Amino acid sequence: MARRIILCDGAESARLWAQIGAGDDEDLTWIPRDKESRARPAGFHALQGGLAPESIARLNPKLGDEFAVVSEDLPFARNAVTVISEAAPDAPVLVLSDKVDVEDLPDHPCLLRAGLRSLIRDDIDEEFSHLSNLQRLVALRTLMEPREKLGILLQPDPDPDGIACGYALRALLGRKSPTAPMISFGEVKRPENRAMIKALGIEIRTVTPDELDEFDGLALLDVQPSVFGENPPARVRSVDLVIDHHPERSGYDAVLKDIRPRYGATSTILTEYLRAADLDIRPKLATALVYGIKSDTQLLGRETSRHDINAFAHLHGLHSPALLRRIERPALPTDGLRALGRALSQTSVEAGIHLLVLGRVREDVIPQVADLGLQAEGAEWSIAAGTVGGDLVFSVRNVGYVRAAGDVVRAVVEGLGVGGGHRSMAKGIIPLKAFRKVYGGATRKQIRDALHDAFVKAINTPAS
Ligand SMILES: [Mn+2]
Repeated sequence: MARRIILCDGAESARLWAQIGAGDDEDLTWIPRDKESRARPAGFHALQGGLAPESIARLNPKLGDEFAVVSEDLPFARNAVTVISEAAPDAPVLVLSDKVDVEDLPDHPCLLRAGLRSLIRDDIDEEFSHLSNLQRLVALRTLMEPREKLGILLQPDPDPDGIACGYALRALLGRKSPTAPMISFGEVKRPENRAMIKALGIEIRTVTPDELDEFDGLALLDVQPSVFGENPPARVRSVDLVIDHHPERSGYDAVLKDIRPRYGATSTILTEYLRAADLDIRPKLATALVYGIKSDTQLLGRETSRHDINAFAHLHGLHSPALLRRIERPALPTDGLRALGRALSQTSVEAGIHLLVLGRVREDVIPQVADLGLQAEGAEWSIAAGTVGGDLVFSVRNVGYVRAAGDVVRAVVEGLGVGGGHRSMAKGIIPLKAFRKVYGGATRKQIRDALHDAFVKAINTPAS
């Protein structure tokens, strides 16, 4: 079995190591410092002959053995690295020191440095942060326990972050929808969000401000009352709980507040609660939270903190990839596929732009076709357009290093409709009425030509 050969500089570092506990495969040696008492730290043997190549050779290092040097003293650490590489040139070396810089150590083909005390310190800090999350959760549970009916209020047209948080809060409180329903002043509209609640089997009730009277507890997640207009209903200006990652707003009271503007998603805060409580995170809940974090941070790109990345990594091991796929790629209806087939049969990529006009389709088909369109050879931009109700709806994707998709869509819809988005994804809506007024009609060919010209112009206009 490969060994770890530990060389500790003096009794203090040896005792620290002994207190942490040695592994079965560790060979513990120490080199007493000058004038130091030679009392042997538990489990250690002194390196016979001091720090010299022959002493290391007597340890009989074999292929696969690894060395650690524990020292806060630069001359000792330098010397140790030199001596080890003379006696065992192929052995990797880990220098554990908070004071020694890796640049000051001799060149070595396989050497790493880490701070021993700061490593332990980081772990302790992490445990304290679990503890403060647990403390918030204890207060939250104490407050909510006696409430018979808790309303979990999300923003109007709830998004994945808010929905995942509502789901997580229920798990934290051990409640189900009858005693803790998710509610909103506006229904879930976006097709991808509808796909999420359908896949997770979640219900979100649309309520009027008057209907809030039936709840004896109110929790706002991923939202603060100012979102409900300049004069929010009285009932939401005094609530029990607010957990949010948007900048803190004034004009309301909450018994408990946990607002962390540096976080990329409120789902991250709820994930920290779940971890602090050491609750079993079921695959469905993990999937909801993964999707909440992903969609609020543009897949850990925009406004992401290390907290979001830690939470995401933890959840990733627990989520259901199949369920996530179903949320992100809702099933395409056959008539949508036929519309795609017709559009693809006459497709072309011109000047990096791949435009697919689908005709009348279900709205959630459009973003999926836009994703697909970007895979065409030579495509830097993919635009999928379709008619939904009385609107022309289009989704835009790009390869990321070109003009921001959101800016381009805003330029295209200017004066005609609404639109916006981010660097590489955007969406626009133009009422067919407005489209006809400008272009005289709305056949598929007219839509194709008009959108193509508008996009060429917008993409090639430098950002102002
Ligand atoms: Mn959010």
